[in-house]
Amino acid sequence: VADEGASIVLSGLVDAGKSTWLAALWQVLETDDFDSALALEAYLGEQRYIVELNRAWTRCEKFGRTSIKSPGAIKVRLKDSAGNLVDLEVPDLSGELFREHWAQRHWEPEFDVEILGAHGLLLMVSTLTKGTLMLRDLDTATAGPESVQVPGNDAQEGESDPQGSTEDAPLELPKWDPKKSPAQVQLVEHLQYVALRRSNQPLPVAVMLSAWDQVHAANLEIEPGDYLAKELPLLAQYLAANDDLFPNAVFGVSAQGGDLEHDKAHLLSMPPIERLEVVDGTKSTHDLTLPLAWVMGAANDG
Ligand SMILES: Nc1nc2c(ncn2[C@@H]2O[C@H](COP(=O)(O)OP(=O)(O)OP(=O)(O)O)[C@@H](O)[C@H]2O)c(=O)[nH]1
Ligand SMILES: [Mg+2]
Repeated sequence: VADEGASIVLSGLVDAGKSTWLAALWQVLETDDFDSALALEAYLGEQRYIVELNRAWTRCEKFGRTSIKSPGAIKVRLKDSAGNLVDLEVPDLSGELFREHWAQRHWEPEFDVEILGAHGLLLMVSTLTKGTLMLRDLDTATAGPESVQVPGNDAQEGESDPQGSTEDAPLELPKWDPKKSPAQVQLVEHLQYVALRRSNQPLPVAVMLSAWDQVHAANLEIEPGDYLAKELPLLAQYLAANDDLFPNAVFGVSAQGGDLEHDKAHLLSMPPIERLEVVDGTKSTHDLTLPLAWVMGAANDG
C-alpha cells in the first residue's frame, strides 16, 4: 500500500494544453511495454473521464474547452523507479477557472483546499498562445486592420488634412479588460496567490511549455529554459527570484505530437507513444511522466 498520497495541481490558462497532456499521460501509463519514470500500479476509483479523453486523443480529435465544473481527474497509484508507491490525484481543471481567479481576485473554497494540500504544481503554458501583448496588438485593437497614427509620431504638426482623417483625434485605447492581460502576468499572480494562501510554504513547480512540436516546426533551436526566459521573461524572473519558495524546472512538452489540422494523417499513422516528446535541456524522450516525477521527487526532498 502507498505510504502517502500526492496531490498535484495542474494550473494553466485557457488553451494551455492541460487536458491534452492528461489524455496523453494516460497513454503512457496504459502502455505496458514502455518504460516510464512513473509506472501504473493500480487504478483508484472511477476512470471514465480520463478513458474517454484518452480515446479522443488517440483518434486525434480536438477537445472542447474543459467545463469549469469538470469533475475529471487522473487518480492512480504509481510506482517510481525505486519501487516507492504513491497515490496520485491530478484534476483536469478548466482554464476559465484560472482566468476567473485573476479577474475576480477570488477562488472557491474547493480550490483553496487543493492548493493548501498540494505537494506540487504543474504550470502549463502554451507556446502557441503565450499571450505576450505587443504594442502592435494595441494598435490593431484600436483601429482594426488599418494603421493608427500615434499623436506626435511622424505626422507633421499643423499639416492640413483634406481627407479629414482621424490623424489628430485623440487615440482611443481599448478599455482595460483583465481577462486580456498577458498570460505571464496572470501566471505570476497565480503563483503569488498560491504563496500567500500557503503562508510561503515551499511548493515545487514544473513549468511545461506545451505544443513544443511547433517550436521544432518553426526551426527554433532553443532549450525550454531559454525559451521561457526569452518569451515569458516576467514569469522566468519571478521563478528565478523565488526558487526557495517555488523550486522549479522547465520542460518542453508535446502531448499531441503536431498540429491536428496539418499533421493529423501523419499522427494517426504513428504508434501513439512516438507522438510524445518531453524536452529537458537538450535531452528528449517520449516519457510524459518526467515533469510529474520531477515534481514528486522535489516534494520528497523538501
Ligand atoms: N501542436 C500542438 N498543439 C497542442 C498540443 N497540446 C495541445 N495543443 C492544442 O492546444 C489547444 C488547447 O489544448 P487543451 O489541452 O484543450 O488545453 P486546456 O489547457 O485543457 O484548455 P481549457 O480546457 O480550455 O482550460 C488545442 O487546440 C490543442 O489541439 C501539442 O502538443 N502540440
Ligand atoms: Mg482542458
